This record gives sequence, C-alpha cells and structure tokens, in this order.
Amino acid sequence: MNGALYCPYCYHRFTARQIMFRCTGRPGPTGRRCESRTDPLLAAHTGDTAPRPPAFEADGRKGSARCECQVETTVRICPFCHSQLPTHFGAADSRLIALVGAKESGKTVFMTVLLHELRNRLGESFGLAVMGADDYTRNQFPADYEDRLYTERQLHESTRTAAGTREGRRPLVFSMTLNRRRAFNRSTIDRSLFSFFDTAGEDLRSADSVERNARYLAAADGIILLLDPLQMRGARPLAEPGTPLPEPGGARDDPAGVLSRVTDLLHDAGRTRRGGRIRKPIAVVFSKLDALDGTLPEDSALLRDSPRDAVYDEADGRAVHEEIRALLDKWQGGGMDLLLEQNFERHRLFGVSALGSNPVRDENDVQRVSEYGVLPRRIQDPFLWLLSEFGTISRRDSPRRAAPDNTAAKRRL
Ligand SMILES: Nc1nc2c(ncn2[C@@H]2O[C@H](COP(=O)(O)OP(=O)(O)O)[C@@H](O)[C@H]2O)c(=O)[nH]1
Ligand SMILES: [Mg+2]
Ligand SMILES: [Zn+2]
Ligand SMILES: [Zn+2]
Repeated sequence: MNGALYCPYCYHRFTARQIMFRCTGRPGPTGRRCESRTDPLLAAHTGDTAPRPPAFEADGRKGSARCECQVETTVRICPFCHSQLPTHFGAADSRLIALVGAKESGKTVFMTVLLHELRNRLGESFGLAVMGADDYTRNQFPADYEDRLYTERQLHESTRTAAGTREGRRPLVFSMTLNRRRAFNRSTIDRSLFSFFDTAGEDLRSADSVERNARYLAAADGIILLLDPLQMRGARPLAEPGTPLPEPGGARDDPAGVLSRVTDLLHDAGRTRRGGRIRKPIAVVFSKLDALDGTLPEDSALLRDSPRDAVYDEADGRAVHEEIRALLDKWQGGGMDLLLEQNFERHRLFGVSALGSNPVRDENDVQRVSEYGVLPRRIQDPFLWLLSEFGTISRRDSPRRAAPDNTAAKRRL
C-alpha cells in the first residue's frame, strides 16, 4: 500500500511517480507551441471534450516537467482519466472522504447543505477553509447546487440527472484545509478532499456503477453512508403527515440491504482477513429526520443542535449513536448495529436533517424548500467525527472540559 494515491475523479490507484503532466500550450523558448485537441481519455471519463494541450509522461514525483516543446508545466494529471489533480494532491496529509447511499436517500441535498454550511457559518468557527478543487466544481457547485437550493429554493429532481446530461459523470471535488496550531506555536495544515460522485440514480446497482462505487469506496479514507429511514418498514408509518415517501425499493434498496452491500464491497476492496474487521471509519447517517421529529422524545439528543466548537464532542456523539441504535429496533432495522459491530472497527450512527422540514410541491409540481427555508440540524456531525478519526480535529472526551489541542492529533490508527 506504500505511497498509493487515488484519483479523486476516477478513483483509480497509482503511485506518485506515475502522475502525468499536461503542457501549458504556451509558446516555448524555441517558438514551438503545442496544439490543443480533445483528450480522448478525459472525454471518455468525464465527458469533457474541450481542446487541451497534450498530456505526457514524466517523473510525477516532481512538481513540474518539461514538455517536448521545451515548455515547463506544473499541471499534473491522473494517469488513468487525465483529470487535472488538485494543487496539493499527493501531500502526505490529504485524505479522501466519500459519500454513498441508495438513490433518493438524500445525498444531493445533504452534500449541498453540508458544503454550504462549511463554506459559511461553520467553516469560520472551525478555521476550516473549503474550496472547489477544480474549475468544474467551482462553477458547477454554486450554480447548479447551492443557488438552486438556497436562491431558487428548488430541489434537484432526480430525473434531471438521468443518463445523457452532463451531470452524474464527473465528481465534484472540494478541498478543505484546516489550520491546526501545534505546540511551540508551530502550525500545520491538514487537507482533506471531499469527492462527491452525484450518480444518476442506479447507484450500487448496475454493474457499471457498482464497479465505480467499489473503486470509490476503496479509495476513500473515510465513508459517509447515507440511509433513508423512510425506506424502513417500521419508520414509514411514523412519518409526519405530508412527508413525500420514497417508493419502496425492495430488499436491495432498503437501508439494511445497502449497508450489507457496502460492507461487502469494502471487504473486497480492503482484502480483509477472514473474520477481520474493516479499519476505515464509516459514518452511518440516517437522513430526513425532520420527518420523524414527532416520534422523538422532547429531550432527544437528535432534536438538539450540535455543539458549535471546533472539536468533536464524544459525549454528544455517543448520545446520538445510542438513540439511533434504539430507533433502529423500532424501525425494524435491528440487525444493522450488529452488522456494523462485527465488520467495522470504527463506526458510528448519526441522525441528521439537511432541510429541517419536508419539502413542498408548488403549483407546477416542482419540489421546493418549505417556507421556513433551509434549516439543517446536525448535518456536520458525521463529517466532524471523520475528521476526529483522522486526527485532524481533536476530540473532547469529558462532557465539560476541552481536551488540549494536540491529544487527539495522533489518534489515527
Ligand atoms: N423531509 C426531508 N426530506 C428530504 C431531506 N433531504 C432530502 N429529502 C427528500 O428526499 C428526496 C431525495 O433527495 P436527493 O438529495 O435528491 O437524493 P439522492 O438521490 O440520494 O441524491 C428529495 O427530493 C426530498 O424529497 C431532508 O432533510 N428532509
Ligand atoms: Mg442525487
Ligand atoms: Zn483519474
Ligand atoms: Zn508542449
């Protein structure tokens, strides 16, 4: 595994030496200039047919290379899909987080709201800077995701991502940097990449997407698995009146089925020893909890806001975990906790609401955010837990006093 890198766009694995370069296309010292053409590999993987200067091989361990035309370039690309790699890609401290789940489980909404919160309110208080890692993400995310939800107050209809549109082929990749102060006033910068592959729907189903999802899971250092409680037999009748219930997807789409499929994919990817457990941390997140608010006790931890500081609060996290565990029995998902226990060294249960209330359909049958606006609850918990598992942020173990900043730093197992 030494030195293995994973492309945040196609999730193939390679070594630093295999990283390729792309010419800048500017005239070189000799006056020669490389021509731009469609890159067939890039087009096949991402649908991007824009003309580009040629890709070429060189020692990828170096930050730059000289093209045939004598121009020096620092544009590094993936040897498998030719996507341009993020600036700090390959730095020892970068980690990849993947978000997976069945269709309609709330992935697009969750990703949009989480990133919005991190880029605005939360990011600042955490000293966390979040940016699109490439031009595509920097353009697409605000226009297609953030503005649609927050300004137009419209939900992405899943049909919009059907095959053939430009969406659903190319992941959105965000880079998050956390400036961490260490002892003796030295500060270090921790980087994580969040790669979100907004699949067209049949995620974890058709052979093609299973293969890609398997690579996605294998590449990830931490996983957020989003599950829809409204797909669970015991929870559906409890939902608030007016809740849009997803069509029952059958055994393959119900949360227990999805969890066990993801578990199998991870065992295969990690070649876990027989009977061994997966070491990657997995946050198992139940979405749309607002639709079940009425069934929770008044003092439920799930109804509280998450703690607001830049540490992961262990006591609060445990309380949420235990509540969801109890709810799983009620929702007829009792076996899930045991499955997690037996297969994952590091796992935790979460309950979130990205929207805060049920969406409503307007006169044109378009789903819209309710009149209250987007009021997320506990949306950042799984993300913060993963960062604390990575040792990027610290963990507060006692309910009251914060742990010194660097105790959790070396927690990475
Ligand atoms: N009540 C409620 N419904 C939600 C929430 N998030 C998503 N939904 C519903 O779930 C549907 C599917 O969400 P979406 O993010 O498109 O799912 P995806 O297919 O996994 O990307 C949406 O159209 C909403 O009706 C939430 O936080 N609360
Ligand atoms: Mg989606
Ligand atoms: Zn790639
Ligand atoms: Zn050149």
